[in-house]
Amino acid sequence: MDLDGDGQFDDGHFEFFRLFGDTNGNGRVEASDQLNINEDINGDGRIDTRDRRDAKTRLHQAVDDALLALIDD
Ligand SMILES: [Ca+2]
Ligand SMILES: [Ca+2]
Ligand SMILES: [Ca+2]
Repeated sequence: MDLDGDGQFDDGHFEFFRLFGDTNGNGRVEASDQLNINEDINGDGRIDTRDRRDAKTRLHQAVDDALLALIDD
């Protein structure tokens, strides 16, 4: 991927932080995460029901356990 826009491919890496809606960062989007939504997780500048709704659409998504072990936070 050309990360600096000079037309040449560059080596790079991206850090994965957590799944959208995984408010407690345990690698799974669960019903209990819905209780913790007090931040603007969809990035629209407001903390409202849309954040909960958007997180709810990700319910039951999970990071593979082997991958989760590699994530530092
Ligand atoms: Ca480049
Ligand atoms: Ca979670
Ligand atoms: Ca929001």
